[in-house]
Amino acid sequence: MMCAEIDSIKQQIQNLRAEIERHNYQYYTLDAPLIPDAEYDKLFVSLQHLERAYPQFLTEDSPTQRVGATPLKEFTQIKHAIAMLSLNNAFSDSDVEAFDRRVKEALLKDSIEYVAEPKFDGIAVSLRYENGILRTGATRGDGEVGEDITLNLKTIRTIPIVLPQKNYPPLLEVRGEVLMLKADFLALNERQARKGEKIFANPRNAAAGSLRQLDSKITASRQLTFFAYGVGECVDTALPTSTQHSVLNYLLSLGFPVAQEVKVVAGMKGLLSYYQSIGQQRENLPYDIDGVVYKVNALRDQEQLGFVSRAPRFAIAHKFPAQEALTQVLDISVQVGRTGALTPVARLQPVFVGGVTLTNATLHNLDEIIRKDVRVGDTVVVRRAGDVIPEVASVIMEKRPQNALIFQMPPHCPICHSHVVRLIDEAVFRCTGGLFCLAQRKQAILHFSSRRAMNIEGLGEKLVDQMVDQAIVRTPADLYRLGLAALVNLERMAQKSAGNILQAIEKSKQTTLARFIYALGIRNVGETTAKDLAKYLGNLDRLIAIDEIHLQQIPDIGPVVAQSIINFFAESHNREVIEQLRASGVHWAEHEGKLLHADSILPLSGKTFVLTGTLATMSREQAKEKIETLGAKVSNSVSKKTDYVIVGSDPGSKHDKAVSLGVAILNEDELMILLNKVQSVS
Ligand code: 9MJ
Repeated sequence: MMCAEIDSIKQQIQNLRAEIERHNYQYYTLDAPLIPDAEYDKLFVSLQHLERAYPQFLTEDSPTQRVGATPLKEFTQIKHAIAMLSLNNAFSDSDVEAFDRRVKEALLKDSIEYVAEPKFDGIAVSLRYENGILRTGATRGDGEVGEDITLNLKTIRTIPIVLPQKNYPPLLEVRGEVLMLKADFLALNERQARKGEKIFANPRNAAAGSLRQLDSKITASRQLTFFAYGVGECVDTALPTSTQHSVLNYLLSLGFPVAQEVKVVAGMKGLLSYYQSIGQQRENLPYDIDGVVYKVNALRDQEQLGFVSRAPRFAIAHKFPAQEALTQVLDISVQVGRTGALTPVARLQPVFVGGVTLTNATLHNLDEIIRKDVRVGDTVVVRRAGDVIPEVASVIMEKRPQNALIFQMPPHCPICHSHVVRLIDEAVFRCTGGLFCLAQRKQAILHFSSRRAMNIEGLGEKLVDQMVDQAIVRTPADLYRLGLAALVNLERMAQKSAGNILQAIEKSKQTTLARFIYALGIRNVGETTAKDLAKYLGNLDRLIAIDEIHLQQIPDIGPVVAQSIINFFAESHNREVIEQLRASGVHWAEHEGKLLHADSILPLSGKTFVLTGTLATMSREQAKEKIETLGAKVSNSVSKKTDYVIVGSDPGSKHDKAVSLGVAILNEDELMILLNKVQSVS
């Protein structure tokens, strides 16, 4: 190839790189893309092709290198040319006042101009650019020596790999913080949960875990971002020498993200109002911060103030009150929610966290207690963030006493003593006393009287709240015992409206079986299921007496719904309320029911089949019918609970799933043998 041609390819590669980096900046840093994603992808692929064809032009600074490189064996160490110091902390207004006073005294000034910045809760890093190209990137480490994480930092799209052509300095070290935006953190945890992988406790841990990876491809797959807040070593005539604020603007002009919330303020008043203002915005910021940072704005003043024992005298971090604290778990009890869900709660040695005293923290559910291994007596980290319920974040295992007690879910509801059950596929345990349990009363009564259930007009939330709070009504059966005298005592209840309510209650006595079943509020029994139950069983006593296997012969009733129904009627408290309702005159028409086999168990009752692939002698629909006639269910997906997977030709992934779960697999012939056999026995 001619020399000129080669030169032109080199030029083409360079142009593509510059263009791609320009779009990276627009997209990731400014959040203002200029071209559609597909166009960007085309540029990227063109560059990849050219670099593959002309490997002599592949350089470390190419945007194609952002996708991660060969995994490292270990990180090498990098000594910082200028130490990366940490900041002293201020925890109160008076700490800030003392700082401001020291600065004023040292500079012999009455009032100081500061730059105020949010304090990112991320990982401090240093980025070294030589002749405008990112050469090395390192963690802060101990301030003197950090780890070389260049490959990982290059995968972060908001970090420029090449500085803009205009006026890059020969050497520039940029310092800032790598972090994960809250939205990216939530999305990452969702992905991790779906894959059954590690869940990160907070965005900072997620960012740290993603950044300290020997395999930079993992870092590349995580959404990390970067904000610049200062300059370390620098050989640069263009670097402003007047103020901190002009340095930040300079970094911005070189393509580095700088926090939008940065502000120049004057004196104590300016500092504290900035602190308050950022504190108010905190929940709505896209990233986590743990305070704000104040820096003397004039660089000459910064120099004069200098450093004291590894921290600058010209800056201070004003921290928000701690959101995490250590305390001891005194007991673990359970709370019953409006839907009957039992939530374990840690009773804590009172501890002051982020401005409030915590005495309780949620443990979410039993799986979480087991995952975190929380026991009574443990010393734990409790955390509160914004409006969310305080939670136990982790256990300090070294502090576990010998007699620490393992928590067990109580077998009975602490409120109404009904049985506690855990439904298939649910994380939570539930109280089965739906109609009876005080904790579930309001919910149960509102549902009972709702339009599609018993349709008691005028019985709204405010009224039910009052009735329950004043203990006039404890269960739905009490509604039918209400008299005018009790009602007119309630707030905003005139004689006339009380009369209307009583009339509506009276009217509701005449109902249908489907409505009544729906009104009971049995978990997983919606309107359609209630209608099916009424249609197939015809009367309530049959529903109360039926077993799980027969229930599952009703179309669309699977093991989860069947179990909910059985649990509900097994609870004597619920049966008592139903009896009281019938005794009060609630009635409906009953009939024979369509479930002809309800009293006889079919040979394949309780079994579940899944069909996949094409059958030779019949359609899948016909096979389904044959199987169902013998009492089994035919489901669409394979799980551990599937009894048989029937495989025709060209089976789908259901076959693979059956193999991996060890579920019995039958071909068409074997299915026919099984069906004939059970038919002849029955
Ligand atoms: C953070 N973490 O946001 C500094 N920082 O300045 C800001 N940290 C800092 N500045 C000098 N905004 C040392 C650390």
